[in-house]
Amino acid sequence: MKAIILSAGEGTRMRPLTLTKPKTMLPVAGKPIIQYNIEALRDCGIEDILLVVGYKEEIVKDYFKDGSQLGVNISYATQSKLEGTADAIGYGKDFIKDSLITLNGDIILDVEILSEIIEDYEKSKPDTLIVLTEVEDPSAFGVVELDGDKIINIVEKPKKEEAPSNLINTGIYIFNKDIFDKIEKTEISPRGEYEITDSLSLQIADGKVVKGHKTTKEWMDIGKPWELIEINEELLNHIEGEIIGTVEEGATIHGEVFLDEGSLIRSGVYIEGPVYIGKNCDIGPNSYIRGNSYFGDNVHIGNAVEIKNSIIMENTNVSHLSYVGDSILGSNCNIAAGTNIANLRFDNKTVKTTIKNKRTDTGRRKLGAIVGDSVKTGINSSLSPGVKIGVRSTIGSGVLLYEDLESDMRVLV
Ligand code: TTP
Repeated sequence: MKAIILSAGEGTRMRPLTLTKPKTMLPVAGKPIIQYNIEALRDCGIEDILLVVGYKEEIVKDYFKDGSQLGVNISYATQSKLEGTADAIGYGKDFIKDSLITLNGDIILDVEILSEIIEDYEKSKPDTLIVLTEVEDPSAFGVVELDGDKIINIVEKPKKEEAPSNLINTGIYIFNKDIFDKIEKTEISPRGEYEITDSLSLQIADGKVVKGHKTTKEWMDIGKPWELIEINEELLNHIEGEIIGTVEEGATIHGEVFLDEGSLIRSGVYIEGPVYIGKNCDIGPNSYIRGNSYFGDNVHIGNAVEIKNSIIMENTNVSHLSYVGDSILGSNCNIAAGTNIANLRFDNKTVKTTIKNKRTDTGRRKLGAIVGDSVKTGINSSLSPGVKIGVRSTIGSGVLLYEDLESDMRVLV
């Protein structure tokens, strides 16, 4: 069995973080999203992996190269136009040997789900195996109708009361070669894409065996910025602490803390794990690093800074007397002294943010800011809960930013 991972998307809901990186390369708990799946496939004995790339593909290729560092063989196919999942999976036609496991690059799966479905496929040898999961409201998903474990119909985004079941398609498949015949016959959908669910409907109509495999294990789908915070939190809860860098006398470490080589924790720093700190970071003195925080390589945190439940990407500085809570800071940012990111509304209501021009309730009572790469804040600036700042923008000293800022902008008063 070989594998294909779809990673060509633009990740528009994840902007501004995806203005400079593909979504699948955003880091969580120490590595890019897609690396979790590559390693899980490898741990299930799958060595040949095709990455379908497109948007900012050079970042993926430069990072993984031929995969040998991870013990796998990675090859690449460029999907130059995002023409849909069937089009993307179609690149597997000349790559497949007997069967092909297909994953979206923006989910994180654990090894257990993978080994469970591979075992089921090998035992029952259907033409296609689709992984299903049960949800309370299936109306935003592809919902399946089953006869035993055979899928007899897939309905896209039905009204809740008209849904044939509560079982939804997770987008994880194992195919044999028949799917490529159906992909070739798939017509463009009303939303202008070649959709793999249409190819699956052609398989069902052709009497092929499309088996549903219901899983109760967790799979995580990452589309919106706060989901990155949530997945980071979930993954950090499974890390094992290890101190490779240096901890000065007078620093306190509780819980699981991973400190990579070349990093320094200065005196007076108080860390409550789980916390993951990359290479060559410099933390403190006297800072408070709270649980579920992840720092990429070369992050500098100054004196008396408090960080909580946040992702801080590589080469970013947070200067003295700042507070960063429930937030994501991109790479190469400079957060000046006394910058405060609010993460809780006065009225205690859930935080809203804007996704593709639409106000969206995040469902989170606590959410700070989502900050793109290379942003600078001035001293004593304040950011309101849920604001997003585009890449390379500057917030002047003392500014209270209460709405989103586009990229390459300056707010001085
Ligand atoms: P989506 O979630 O539909 O797209 P996206 O990741 O670009 O995000 P957004 O909706 O925020 O713009 O795609 C699911 C996965 O499939 C994702 O990993 C990208 C990948 N994909 C391709 O590789 N090629 C395609 O043509 C499409 C539609 C998706």
